[in-house]
Amino acid sequence: MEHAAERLIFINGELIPASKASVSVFDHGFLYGDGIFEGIRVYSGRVFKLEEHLERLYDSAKALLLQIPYTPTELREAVRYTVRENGLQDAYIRLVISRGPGDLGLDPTRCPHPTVIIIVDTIRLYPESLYQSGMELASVSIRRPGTDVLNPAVKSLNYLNSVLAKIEANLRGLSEVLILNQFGQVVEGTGDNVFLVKGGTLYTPPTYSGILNGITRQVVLDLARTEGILSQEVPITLHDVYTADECFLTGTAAEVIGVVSCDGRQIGTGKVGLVTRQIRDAFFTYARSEGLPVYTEDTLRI
Ligand code: PXG
Repeated sequence: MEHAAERLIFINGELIPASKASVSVFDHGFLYGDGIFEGIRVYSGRVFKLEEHLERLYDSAKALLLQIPYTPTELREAVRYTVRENGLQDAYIRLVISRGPGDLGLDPTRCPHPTVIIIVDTIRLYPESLYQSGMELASVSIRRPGTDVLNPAVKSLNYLNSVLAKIEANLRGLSEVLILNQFGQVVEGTGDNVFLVKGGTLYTPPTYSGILNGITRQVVLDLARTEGILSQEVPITLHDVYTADECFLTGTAAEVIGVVSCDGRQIGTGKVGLVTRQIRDAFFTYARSEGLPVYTEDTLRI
């Protein structure tokens, strides 16, 4: 039997075989969830929306006063280099910047060297059958923190809020759930943004309601415009979800996935809707034709 080649992980400028790749137990990313990350896709040998992901990463870093030890250009080349050295055409990239090793106090100023990690692997969040049949969702009891508590716009390493929501999903035998903010508005899933379709118009919660400003969400809003579909960024309630014609989730890992029920209420026909299919098709056509090539241009080595 042929062995699958071992993945190579970029750690602080070096490529390390996955089985030997490790970080310090004193890294504050581990001790306190102090750090940030991005999940990025490679479609057909091209990194999808890399500039947008890097921009969000540097914004998250700014919010945490975390100094990324590379320029955006260097990091972009490091990402391309790591993908290329792993030889994958379709892949998932996990870019992680943690506060780095420090002492046992939480003071980040004791961590002079942030840790930079780039993992390239494959990902399948949900089984293919779920994309055909559509997902069943429920709303959960845990709330997303407000923008004044821990702004969900920061893609930090502290995902306990989503982990707790996922535990609620697991306890109910569901793959994903809808999370509300402290005002009872529906904001997002554990790792995806939410869209409704009603009367042919798309609705999605605005960034000010406290969400991660999803790259896929923005791609869908842009594609909707080119497809001639109206869209509105407005707060949505569970009532809006129950009475929508269609519902779908978007995310780098989930891509575009239809939702057919929530809290036992059938949404629309109870099947993945036509607008959802149209957006999903447009998304894949776009994703396969777009992005920064990994293999065709020479990359700068760090
Ligand atoms: N909201 C949250 C809380 C997220 O974590 C999204 C929305 C969608 O954003 P993008 O930019 O990806 O369209 C995310 C992204 C996973 C996983 O394993 C989840 C994400 C990213 C990578 C992996 O569930 N979430």
